[in-house]
Amino acid sequence: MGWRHVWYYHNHKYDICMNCHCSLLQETQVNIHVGSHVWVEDSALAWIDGQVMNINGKDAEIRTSNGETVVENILKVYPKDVEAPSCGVHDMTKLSYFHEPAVLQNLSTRYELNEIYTYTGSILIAINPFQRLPHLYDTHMMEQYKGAQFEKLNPHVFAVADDAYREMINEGKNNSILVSGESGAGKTETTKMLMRYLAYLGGRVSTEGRTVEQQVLESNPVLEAFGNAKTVRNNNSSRFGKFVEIQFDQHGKISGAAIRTYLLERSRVCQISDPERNYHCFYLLCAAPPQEIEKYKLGNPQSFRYLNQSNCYELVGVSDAHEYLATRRAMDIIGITEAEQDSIFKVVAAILHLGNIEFDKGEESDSSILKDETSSFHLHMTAELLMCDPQALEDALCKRVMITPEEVIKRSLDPLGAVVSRDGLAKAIYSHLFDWLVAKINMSIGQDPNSNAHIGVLDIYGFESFETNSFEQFCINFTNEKLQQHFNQHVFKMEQEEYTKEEIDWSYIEYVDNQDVLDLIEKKPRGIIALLDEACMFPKSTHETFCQKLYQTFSSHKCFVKPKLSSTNFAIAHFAGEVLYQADQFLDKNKDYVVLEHQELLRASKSPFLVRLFPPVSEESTKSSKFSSIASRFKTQLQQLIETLNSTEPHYIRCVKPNNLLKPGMFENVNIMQQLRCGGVLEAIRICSAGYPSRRVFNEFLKRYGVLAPDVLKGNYDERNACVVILETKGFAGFQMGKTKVFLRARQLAELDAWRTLELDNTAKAIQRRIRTHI
Ligand code: AD9
Ligand code: MG
Repeated sequence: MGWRHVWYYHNHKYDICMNCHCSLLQETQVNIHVGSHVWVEDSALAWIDGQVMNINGKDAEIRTSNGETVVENILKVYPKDVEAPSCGVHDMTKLSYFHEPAVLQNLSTRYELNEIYTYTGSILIAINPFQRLPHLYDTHMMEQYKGAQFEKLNPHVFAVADDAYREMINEGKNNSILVSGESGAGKTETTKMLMRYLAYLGGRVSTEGRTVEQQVLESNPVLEAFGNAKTVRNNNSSRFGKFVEIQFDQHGKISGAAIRTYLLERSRVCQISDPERNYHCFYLLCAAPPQEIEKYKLGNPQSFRYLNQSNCYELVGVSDAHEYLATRRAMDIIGITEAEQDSIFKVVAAILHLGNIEFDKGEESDSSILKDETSSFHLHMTAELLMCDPQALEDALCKRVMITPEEVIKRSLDPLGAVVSRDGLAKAIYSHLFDWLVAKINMSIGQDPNSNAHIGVLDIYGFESFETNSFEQFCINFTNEKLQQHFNQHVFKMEQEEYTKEEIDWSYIEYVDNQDVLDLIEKKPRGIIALLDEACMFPKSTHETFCQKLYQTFSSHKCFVKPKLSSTNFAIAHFAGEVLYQADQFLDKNKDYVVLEHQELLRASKSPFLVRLFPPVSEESTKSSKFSSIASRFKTQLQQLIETLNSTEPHYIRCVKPNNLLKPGMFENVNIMQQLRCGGVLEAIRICSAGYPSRRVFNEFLKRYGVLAPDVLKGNYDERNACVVILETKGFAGFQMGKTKVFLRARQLAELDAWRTLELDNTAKAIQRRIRTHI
């Protein structure tokens, strides 16, 4: 278990456990005594409730609710609120105890009642119901949330969207809504709901023709057809990140939109593993009406190599034939012409045929030829669909031109090299097609240069840590580090604003953020990305030399770990946990260039659509086949995203996946706790806890704790003073009095409750005694 010193206040250092982040464990002990109801850690349930039976020095003996007896250090035992409402609370900051088990208990209670949304202050936590809850999103619901006060109704995505909209209208500020969570947690569904609600608020009454808001909404199915796929974690997993900026005019009506996408997973086009699928569009096209199947010489998806590496072809409850038509309709609405749609699907079909071209060894050593008649058929089909010369296509796949200072040499590729070349071509065509689609959608919807303000919605991959983690996970986790920093800074700022508003002294609350991990990754000239680019530029570099360089450079970096038994792996201590990366494909995956031969082949195509997908490259890069770094480009994109977000008023939605079976009604405690940690929800709680996590408006405080000093409430009294007297009577120090609220340190509320219970017990006993005497 690693400990990291992070928290400071009153010059007192708090230790945060890297594994379970139990930052508050080191705090002063509260009133836990024999008979107390408590929470204690449990390997299966994360936390289990029980009652203290005995205390022996630092050890508490606890009888848990599942009938077992456990002994635990008293510092690791948390008080349980026995008076917690049976339906949970809407906002976790209203919990009497603000700790992990209370948070978990509250979410689970609510989830059982199908209350999937809960606030933590201004952050919305959304737990995937894995079942349709139509009433939750119908028009009636939208009407209710329109203009309603944030806290008045049940927590909801509509409330967050409404809040962002009002803030934009009333204060003329740009807003953003950041949706995050792991794969399958519900980000995309949430994003769609947000967009639907914003379209409802900012839509025009006119039903004539295509409205901007219709186009914005219909961009979703199109992007999903080309950028989503079934994975083990989600049947409709987005394989790209997305930021949609919805622009509004001065009347609050939608007037334009801009969509930015991030890092489409390219490898999926030619490589899938069972039981996953390739991008939906391939299966949709195979289920197209017969005349189209005939036109593209398609057929059963089982007959295509890019699809038959997995045994999964169909999605439960989804008709590909229906989806094909729906995608075409959505394209119509967006404004993608019939001819453009044909060109798009022609390219999709071409990729399927391309994948079926196989190679054998040629006569010359290290050369390759088409394997058989079938391969020849697919080569001709590919050439026909791409409108290029079949021989030129074969050459582009099987040969490479080498330009040396002395001469130009045409070199043959062996069958393995030809397969790599084929797959490279497929990936290049597909990713250019995807980029074209995004650009086309942007152009069709149109940007409003005079827009008053905008609301950005971010649907981007959450933190990932798998058994094998490669370049993609590295980029994804880098994204999450960036967003985490943004989130921390914001939550911290909000806390500070609350303190300022209440005129509370807060200057001594500090926190250390994740800048050191970010430096390790992105700092120039010696961050991991810079070293990776350097390695990519040297022809002799291998993943081993790259790793050696990392080991040398970061031997003493506290966020970098060199595994003992490996020379090709490295680990990073991310805010959400340590991740081990396999470096073997980093160099290849970071290089972004279309091979010259492919570039020339496609530029010579007779299809103007295809030529547009591959605009001419500059003289300079043709000569040297100059390398362009995906990681560096991504870093720049992320920087721009963060700058955009920094200029907006952010709202956060944390999506949680309650179980890995994608089933309704299953709430897996340990799994959920881990996600709350990774999503920074616990981090936010900690930031709040480092200050004054519990706050109560004076009269609320008096209503509950007045019993501790009943004399104070007699006659005329000043509410603020009365609160102070109660707290001081019981020996409390360190709390602060705001203008309208009492601000209490972590666990002080728990102590007050313990006093209150004692007081009520004594009163009850006294009454009983009196009754007995009377009898
Ligand atoms: V990934 O990172 O793109 O793989 P997401 O986007 O987080 O992932 P997605 O929104 O696609 O997950 O949700 C996964 C599935 O959960 C959906 O296909 C729905 O079947 C289900 N889901 C998610 N949210 C809701 C909801 N609010 N109501 C009903 C939902 N079902
Ligand atoms: Mg998604």
